[in-house]
Amino acid sequence: MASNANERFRTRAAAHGLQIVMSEFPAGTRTAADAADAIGCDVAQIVKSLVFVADRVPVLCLTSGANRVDEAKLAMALGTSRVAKADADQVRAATGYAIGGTPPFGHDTPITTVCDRDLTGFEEVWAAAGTPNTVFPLSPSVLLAITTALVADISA
Ligand code: 5CA
Repeated sequence: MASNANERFRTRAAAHGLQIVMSEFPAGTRTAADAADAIGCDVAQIVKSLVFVADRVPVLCLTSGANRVDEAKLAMALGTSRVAKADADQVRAATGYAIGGTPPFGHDTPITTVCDRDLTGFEEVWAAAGTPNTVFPLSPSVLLAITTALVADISA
């Protein structure tokens, strides 16, 4: 059964003109590897929605499931001196969603977003839909249109 977080995300995506087709996996899609196993796709097609804090301001980093974020490259892309990974409370406060379920858009407040260039090479990618056991597919072009993300090479 869909949770409040799923319905909140679905409503916000619809406001961007996107009808979400959600897949629920009871075994969980908390990590990129879990999600790729459940979906049966390449882990590189999973969108990790990672929150960092840059000069006290939260930023969202959409990262390919195959990659690790290079914090120095992310700081350079943002034009800040340094970035640090947000903790669970900071993720919840910045987005309104829990770690493992954070979607790439549809947050409580707008958040500056950077997108890993490697995600843009796929026809389809999959991201969390608000909870750690739901995901949805979309094209990278729609992902970029909705998030207005800055595309950069941010992987280690
Ligand atoms: N649902 C999956 C695939 S769509 C997902 O949300 N993956 S994720 O990568 O975006 O979110 C999990 C990430 O949260 C982990 O890769 C890890 O970087 C981060 N994380 C997990 N636990 C913590 C924690 N206690 N504090 C901060 N970050 C954490």
